[in-house]
Amino acid sequence: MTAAPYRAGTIAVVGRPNVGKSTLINSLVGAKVSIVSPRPQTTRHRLLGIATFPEGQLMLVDTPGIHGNQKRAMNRYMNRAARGAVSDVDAAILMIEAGRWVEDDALAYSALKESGVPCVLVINKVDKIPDKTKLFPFIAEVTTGREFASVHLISAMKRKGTEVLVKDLIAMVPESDPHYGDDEITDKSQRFLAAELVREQLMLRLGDELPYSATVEIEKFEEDGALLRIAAVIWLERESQKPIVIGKGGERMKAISTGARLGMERLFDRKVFLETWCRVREGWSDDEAALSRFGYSE
Ligand SMILES: Nc1nc2c(ncn2[C@@H]2O[C@H](COP(=O)(O)OP(=O)(O)OP(=O)(O)O)[C@@H](O)[C@H]2O)c(=O)[nH]1
Ligand SMILES: [Mg+2]
Repeated sequence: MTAAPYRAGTIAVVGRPNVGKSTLINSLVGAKVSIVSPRPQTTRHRLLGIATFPEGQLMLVDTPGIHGNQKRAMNRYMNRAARGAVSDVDAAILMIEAGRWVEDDALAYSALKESGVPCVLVINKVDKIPDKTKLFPFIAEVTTGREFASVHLISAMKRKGTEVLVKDLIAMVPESDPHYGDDEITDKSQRFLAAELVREQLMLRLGDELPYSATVEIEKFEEDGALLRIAAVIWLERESQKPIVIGKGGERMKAISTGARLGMERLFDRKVFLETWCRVREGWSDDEAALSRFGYSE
């Protein structure tokens, strides 16, 4: 028996905010390359998660959730990054949430259709639907009049249905040697990942609109023997936001810093010494020059 040829290629993961795109990518890669939170618009940048299997290698493009709100320059950047991700890929996943199809889903679908790449429909969070028979009319509703190469029901969080999905995706990419070594998991630098892990804590620990007013810049990233010395600045839009991030007696800032440090130690597999502090740059999220300085540019 001859073994099937190795396959390798790129798959964009597209969908409205909060459907579980980054969760799926992390689960397939086997490490947290992309931050996850219960809030929409967590992912802001395009990012490659590299998942290597015995039969093939999938380069999964994580994208910001496509959404109709184009108010701030930051939102326009995110939508551009998502839409731009579908050019030059072998296939795309449209991810939606089981039992819910809303306007932003239709927006994501039309972005994919414009690109003309084959599209797999992935219905995530099926663990939230106790009565699975309810999914059949939902699938019928979503697929009527729309074209998908295949349909998958999964729970990215519980890793259900992902094995069959991987098989299907590998069949959609060309025969090729792997593009990356099997120890490589992303195209982003450790510096970028460190900033994201601080931002993840902001998404998890700050309420309301505050996380959307924050971005993180790594000012120092140095190796010191076995230790990594990292300094992160949390940039806010207004002076009045500072005390909220810092918290009573600096408690919230301490929790943010500890959470981020633990994430870094897990991902980088070494001890980290992390310093964090807050600064203000008025209105940065709607200011093109500031966005570009903070890495929000193509
Ligand atoms: N119950 C359930 N929750 C899930 C599943 N997958 C993801 N989630 C949760 O859904 C929320 C959003 O997950 P993300 O992976 O950040 O979603 P995303 O599509 O990347 O969101 P954006 O980056 O904002 O576009 C998090 O709280 C996840 O834990 C799932 O299979 N089941
Ligand atoms: Mg995401």
